[in-house]
Amino acid sequence: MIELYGFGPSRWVKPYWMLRELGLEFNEHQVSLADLRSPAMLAMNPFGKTPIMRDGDTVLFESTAILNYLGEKHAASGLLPKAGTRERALYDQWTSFCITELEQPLWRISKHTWILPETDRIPDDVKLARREFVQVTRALEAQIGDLEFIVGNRFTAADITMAWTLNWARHVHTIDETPNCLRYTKAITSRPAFPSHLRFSQ
Ligand SMILES: N[C@@H](CCC(=O)N[C@@H](CS)C(=O)NCC(=O)O)C(=O)O
Repeated sequence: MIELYGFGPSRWVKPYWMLRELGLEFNEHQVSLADLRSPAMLAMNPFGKTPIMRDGDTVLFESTAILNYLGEKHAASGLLPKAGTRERALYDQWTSFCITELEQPLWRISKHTWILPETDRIPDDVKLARREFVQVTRALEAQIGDLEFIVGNRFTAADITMAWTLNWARHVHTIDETPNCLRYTKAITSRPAFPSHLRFSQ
């Protein structure tokens, strides 16, 4: 049985959503921040973060690596486009974009508004991160246009990463000024495999 470890409405949702799309059985373990520092958890992820997935002897951290592992292992699902195809190159492009360009201002906004102890927060970085997020989503808006899916004409794990990240943005900032991004996010997160309690009212 696959074991998935995570906490709260955080990045563990990506593998959770993927496992549900794949229709796989798994045990979900909600852990606390303190648990992440326990020797048992540090043995699985020495960096003290979630998500972590155990599948038999394979223990993985990093949400994107987990999505790719599951997609590769269940290739017939088509959730991970086949290596060497144009779709796979676009999958890699959009996934990298999400975890480096789109996610990092959101992470900074989150850290400096509620995650870090108040004395460590830098309000000016929140301002800067908000500006960077607006810039990047303005450009993304034209790329999304009226697309149903971000890669090709079918749902892939790139939609999990993109829609999860844009949905996070709805919690800590807004994407209301980018109607294509908003429409896309609402549509993708309305899939039954997405946890309904994290959905904004549509
Ligand atoms: N790049 C990692 C980020 C992992 C990460 O930062 N996880 C957060 C939750 S979303 C965490 O475990 N934070 C605990 C901490 O920083 O103490 C991934 O995508 O899995």
